[in-house]
Formats: sequence, structure tokens, C-alpha cells
Amino acid sequence: MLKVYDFTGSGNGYKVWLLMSQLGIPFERIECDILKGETRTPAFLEKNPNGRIPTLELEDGTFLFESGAILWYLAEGTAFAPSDRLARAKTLQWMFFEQYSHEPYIAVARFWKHFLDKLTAEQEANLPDIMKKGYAALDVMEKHLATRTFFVDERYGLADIALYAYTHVAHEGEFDMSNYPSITAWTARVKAQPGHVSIEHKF
Ligand SMILES: N[C@@H](CCC(=O)N[C@@H](CS)C(=O)NCC(=O)O)C(=O)O
Repeated sequence: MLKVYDFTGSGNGYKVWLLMSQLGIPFERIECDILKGETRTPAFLEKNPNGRIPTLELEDGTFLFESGAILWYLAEGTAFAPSDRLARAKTLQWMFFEQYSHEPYIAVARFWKHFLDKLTAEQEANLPDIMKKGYAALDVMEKHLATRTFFVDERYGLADIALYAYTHVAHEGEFDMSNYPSITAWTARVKAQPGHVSIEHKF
């Protein structure tokens, strides 16, 4: 059986097991407490030299890391990963956007505000810039979704999963979502997809 190394509440981990749930792929979930450094032990670094979850262990003992790569591995050949060349590129476009312009701000603000007891002076100093860049990513999404139901070709797929993971919990990073009606409507459409599970799902 596939094994998913994960941390409760992680949006990056959630992307992986949300897709697996929707595809009906059985998996074993292994909790790694990142707050206790459990992804930085020599044993974990053997699995993922980058010391992070999500990490997927295949049945032959191969390890795969980076949520986007794991999503593509799992979704290849299914309706979640388009076969059309341009649709694949557009899916990657939004997934790269998520990793470069969205997750580093929205997920980081959420982690600091929702998971940490107290911010360091450096984190406090960086927070306004993180929030500003997070809002810039939300602005891009809002504009795109104003005339669309899903990110690529009006079909729910990997780009939606990748962006949903941290967007729907952006309020936990104290992002005010009241000015984002198109994102809010898209969030509801994602939640309504067959096999959807919540990030708060108890294993
Ligand atoms: N780009 C990576 C980011 C993974 C990531 O940042 N994981 C965090 C939890 S959400 C982590 O494992 N942090 C622990 C650490 O850095 O020690 C992905 O998409 O998988």
C-alpha cells in the first residue's frame, strides 16, 4: 500500500490525500510532527533529503516528494490530469503559480498565525510583506475565476486541488476573504466535488 508522510493541518499534505480519496486510492498515513523536527531526523532525510512532508512512499520503496510532483504521479491517466497539451501546460502554470506566488505567503502566514504560539521578531517584521504578497496572489485568482468555474478548461482538476489546499483556509492566516466572491464561489464548487474530504478529516 502507498504510504503518505504527512502533518495534521498541512495544506501540502492535504493536496495529496484529497486527490487519493477522490481517486479511491487506499493509503497509509504516517504523521510526522514538523514542530518537533520529525522530518529533519537522519531517518526521515533518507526518505526525503529536503526534510519535508508530504512524502509519498511507493510500494517498491521509492520515495517521491514535492506535493505537485506527487499529484501528477497519482493523477496521470485520470480525469484530474488533462491529456491535452495546452491544458497540461495550463495546469502546470497554476501549480507553479501556487508554489511560487501563493503558498510561500498564504501558507506561511497561516502557519505562523495558526500553528505557532508566538512569532519571532523577524517573523513579525516580515509579516506585512507576506500578507501583501498573499493578497496579490488572491487578486490574481479572483480575476481568473470571475469568468470561470474551475482553473483550467472549466473542469475540476489538479490546478484546483493545488490552489484549494491553502486558499480555503487563508482566513486562518487572517486573510480577509470578504472581497473575493469568485474565490468563495469556486471554493464551494470544489467542496461539492465527488469524494471531497475536509482538511480536518480524522484518520
Ligand atoms: N514545496 C513543498 C513544500 C513542502 C513543505 O513546506 N512542507 C512543510 C509542511 S507544509 C514541512 O514539511 N515543513 C517541515 C520542515 O521544513 O522542517 C511541497 O509542495 O510539497
